[in-house]
Amino acid sequence: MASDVPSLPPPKNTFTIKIGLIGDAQVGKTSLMVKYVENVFDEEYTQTLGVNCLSKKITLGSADILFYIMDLGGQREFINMLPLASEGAKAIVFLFDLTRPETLKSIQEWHRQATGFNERAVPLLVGTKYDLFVNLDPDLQAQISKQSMRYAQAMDAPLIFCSTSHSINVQKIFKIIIAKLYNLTMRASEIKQIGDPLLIYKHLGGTRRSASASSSSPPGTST
Ligand SMILES: Nc1nc2c(ncn2[C@@H]2O[C@H](COP(=O)(O)OP(=O)(O)OP(=O)(O)O)[C@@H](O)[C@H]2O)c(=O)[nH]1
Ligand SMILES: [Mg+2]
Repeated sequence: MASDVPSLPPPKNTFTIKIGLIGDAQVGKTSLMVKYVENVFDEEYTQTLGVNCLSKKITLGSADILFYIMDLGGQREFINMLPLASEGAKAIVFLFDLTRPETLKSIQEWHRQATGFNERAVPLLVGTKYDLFVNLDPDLQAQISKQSMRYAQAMDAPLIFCSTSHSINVQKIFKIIIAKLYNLTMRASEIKQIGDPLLIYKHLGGTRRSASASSSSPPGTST
């Protein structure tokens, strides 16, 4: 009798992934977040005072993933808010400016402090402003690339060079996060050639933390 009544689609499972964005002032944290969530890039700099937060929902197979992105202002005065961005995060993205090597050096300290609040989060190391980096002297490019590879190894973190202004590797950052959290295979090829926008993720960032997410894996999905 009720056979003509269309049945409602089954409710989707929603998986919430909190992500912290951390790194020195002006490396491009807010720009990356706004680009990913709203697909907008602003050349003008507006300093983040404290913590910014945006969310974005994507569908993956039969599940919804809700990214909850916390962006911490990089000025040292906001360091007391580091727990807001790192506690409970499933992934922490450490960003540095590819044209300012001192911002890579700072990652050591950001990583040490953030790990103190959350040692289970998957770390990612992201070099920003690749569009400007390509104009640097090739020797300097090589030096910065090799140094960032060493940092990525030491942190056991996938390494991604991106340009928010030119939309290079922005989406990939978030795909890698999902792949690492849910042990999914990613199709994107790695990029390891010095001078190219590096994308090195296959053997990094997957070891000690997968157990925290495996209990809530979206079924039958791939990125
Ligand atoms: N050329 C270029 N400029 C960028 C890129 N990403 C960000 N910028 C610029 O870099 C400046 C700083 O970017 P923000 O995103 O505000 O930096 P932030 O890390 O959030 O800085 P704080 O809020 O102070 O921590 C802005 O003028 C951006 O337009 C990029 O990929 N390429
Ligand atoms: Mg900011």
